[in-house]
Amino acid sequence: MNDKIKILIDKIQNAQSIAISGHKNPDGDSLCSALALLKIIELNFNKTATVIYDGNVPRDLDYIPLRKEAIFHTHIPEDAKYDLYILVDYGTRIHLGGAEKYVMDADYVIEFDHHVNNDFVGDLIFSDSDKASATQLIYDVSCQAQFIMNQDVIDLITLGIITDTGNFKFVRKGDVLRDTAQLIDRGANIPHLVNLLNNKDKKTVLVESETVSKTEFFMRGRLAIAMIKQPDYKKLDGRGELVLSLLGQIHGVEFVVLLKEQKENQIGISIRSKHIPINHIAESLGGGGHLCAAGAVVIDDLINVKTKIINAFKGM
Ligand SMILES: [Mn+2]
Repeated sequence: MNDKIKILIDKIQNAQSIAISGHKNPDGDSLCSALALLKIIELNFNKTATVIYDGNVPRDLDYIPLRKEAIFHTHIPEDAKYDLYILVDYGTRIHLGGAEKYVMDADYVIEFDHHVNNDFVGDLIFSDSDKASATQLIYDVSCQAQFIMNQDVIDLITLGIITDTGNFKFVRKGDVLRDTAQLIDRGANIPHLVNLLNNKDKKTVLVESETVSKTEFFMRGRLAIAMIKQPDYKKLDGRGELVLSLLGQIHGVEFVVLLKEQKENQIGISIRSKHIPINHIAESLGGGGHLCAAGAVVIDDLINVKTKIINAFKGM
């Protein structure tokens, strides 16, 4: 067993209080990573941990195992202090949201992430941007550590892989499929888990499809920019994955950008690319993510942000 795993086990063993968080506005991987670890800690160390989140949990995650164990950050006592804080799938510090103050107050921080990051928060870091999901990284470490995993853990790990690979469409490395094969052998039922996620509100899907129908195209059709204004943003649930996925299906579209007016003068940006890395564009706007799937939040109005985006893509 490698040294990092020994430290991981030692830190969990000796912690009196443990909290776990992923990024704000959890997606499937972030929430499933946190809940899987919660259960792993319970099964292997006979300890409870607190899963703390900020933002909105999309409705499609309502029926994932242990969903009710995730606690909104304002329901945590102001003066709560944790010996051990475990961060999963968080990206960078700014994405911690309401959990940040508890993370900074913790005695020791461990992180499991597959985002590209040069500014780690943790003291002990499990980071691998080759992993398809943070749950896959947690699974690999848990196998090395020979942790016991029950059906909930297996399902949560698989759900993280399913959601972060867009139902396996974004798989780049064979090991994610080898791991998934193991997970299936250990009881993960892929059709059942995929259906568990088909749980969106009707209004969400209708707003997403309306947004798609108003998309503007630039660079002779290679860049698609869709926009959601504030009243409709409230009906959106999650990142607008349907918008991103539908626009990406269009012949000739190389880049898809979704601009979401979260508040007046606060624009959430999601950028997707079929082949060419775009994470530098997200980074130049103060965000980050993966090579071909990244995002940012910008304080500006919708029209200015759209112009900035069009300029940023010039020459690509
Ligand atoms: Mn992830």
